[in-house]
Amino acid sequence: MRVIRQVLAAAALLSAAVVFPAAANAADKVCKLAITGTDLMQYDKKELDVAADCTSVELTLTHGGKLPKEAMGHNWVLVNTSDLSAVVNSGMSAGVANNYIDKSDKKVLASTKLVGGGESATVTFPTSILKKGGAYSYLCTFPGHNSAMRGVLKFD
Ligand SMILES: [Cu+2]
Repeated sequence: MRVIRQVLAAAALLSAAVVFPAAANAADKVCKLAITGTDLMQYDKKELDVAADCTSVELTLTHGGKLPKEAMGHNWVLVNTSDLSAVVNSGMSAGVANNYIDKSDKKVLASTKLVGGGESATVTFPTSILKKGGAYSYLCTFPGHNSAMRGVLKFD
């Protein structure tokens, strides 16, 4: 009896191991987004769209310029639009050593590190943090950049 139970338990574990990853793969859809920052303090995109069936987003920020991050660094920070100014301020206080992002600030929904010319950084976040049909703001929190470097991310 004990042997049978162990065999059954082993069989249950085995089928669970086989079934669950397959089910997860079928449901998961990672959607890749790319955006570039320049030496002229601009993003190349003013709007990013995330399709309704994406379960997570993998966003890559590339600095297409040549200037170092201390002079013309860029990051990509996702916020509720109403929190934009607050996140700019908390980022400023955090300083360059922290990529101008206050990691304890719950208003930061997702963020990349700060990159300089020729560098890139990627952030992955689940779309479960977004509302369907919602529009969010993204910005660069390097001091003085957000007025020029901001855009809208829409989750369809
Ligand atoms: Cu910037």
